[in-house]
Amino acid sequence: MDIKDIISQFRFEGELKSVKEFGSGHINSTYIADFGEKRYVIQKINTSVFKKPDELMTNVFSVTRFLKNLIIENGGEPERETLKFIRTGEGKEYLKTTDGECYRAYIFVDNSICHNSADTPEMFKKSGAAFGRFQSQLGDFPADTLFETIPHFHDTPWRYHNEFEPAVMSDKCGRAKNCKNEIAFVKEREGKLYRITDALDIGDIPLRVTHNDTKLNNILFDENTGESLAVIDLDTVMPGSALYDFGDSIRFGASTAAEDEKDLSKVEINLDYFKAYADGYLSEAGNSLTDKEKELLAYSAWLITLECGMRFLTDYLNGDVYFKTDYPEHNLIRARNQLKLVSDMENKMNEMKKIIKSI
Ligand code: ADP
Ligand code: GN1
Ligand code: MG
Repeated sequence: MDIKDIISQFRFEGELKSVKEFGSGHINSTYIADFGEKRYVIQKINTSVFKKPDELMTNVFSVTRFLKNLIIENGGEPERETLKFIRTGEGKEYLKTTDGECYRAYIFVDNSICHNSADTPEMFKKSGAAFGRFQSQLGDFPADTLFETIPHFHDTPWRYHNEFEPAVMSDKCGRAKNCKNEIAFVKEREGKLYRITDALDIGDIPLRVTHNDTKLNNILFDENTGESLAVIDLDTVMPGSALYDFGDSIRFGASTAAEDEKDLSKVEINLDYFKAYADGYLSEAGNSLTDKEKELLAYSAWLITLECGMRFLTDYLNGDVYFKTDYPEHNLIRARNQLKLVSDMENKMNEMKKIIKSI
């Protein structure tokens, strides 16, 4: 179905002037529709990744409703500080077309900007504070009302045994020969994947409502003031560990290079950025974290980076069926990049732990 036909089925104000594709996400497809007075974001939900769009949309509507009330209580601006979803003409939370495609829509926050990399440690510190605040804001959210949109999302051991190993074993695209070293690298670290899931299992660390996809580009910043405005991309808000959120932010934002940089000599963990993020995050979420969580912060950055590298490698082996790719080796490049970052974190692990202690 044509995107303009999709747009005509939502309750937007005014007349459509233009629509264009937008953003650099790996899963959904995002469009910006310009209605003159207002702009809207329309997203096609990737239903092979999010298999139950009803549950997904129930989650995002209830999380944004909860945040809206909190923002109003604090005298803020709910339409700028969280997402405001728009219902379809029929009053539904999302649109399902006759051929089964699913679309949802929300208000584009004017004068906002997303960053794929942080220009300064200060900017990255603000993103840490934003994700820390987001987690504290959802501290009283009734976690048992949330659906698990992607089961086992950051269950690294589960991903290792149920996705990575089978992909290596079946090698259905004959690509394993191209990545023997990368496969071996992941396998050598299998024994070290269990610290967070084990701690959750025995109640050593708490299950919290977390974001689970805390890339820097999932925060809107105010273009004029440079302050953080809103945490977006709420599809994976689920019960999880605070460590997943901390780790994923470091993986993406404290690297000296983009996630798909080919020149591995450019890929390192920047400890100034690591410190800046930890400062920001702990200033907002620190009081609620347990000692055990704090002890595992540096490890979580290592684990989530390894997990992400393993996921890219798995997708490469499976023939690029999960993440969007721009060229045939894209997932392999991403995997190598993430594994290089893992190696660098291993070299700097003592310093990373020292930084956390000093805060
Ligand atoms: P994906 O799942 O593809 O990462 P996101 O929800 O993160 O999708 O949106 C992709 C990009 O679209 C964001 O990084 C941001 O640049 C832009 N964007 C999304 N929502 C808004 C919004 N409400 N206002 C302004 N820009 C937005
Ligand atoms: C995907 O959709 P996006 O680009 O924000 C992925 C994350 C990965 C990330 C790697 C639902 O996030 O888990 O960490 O790519 N999201 C999903 O860049 O799998
Ligand atoms: Mg995103």
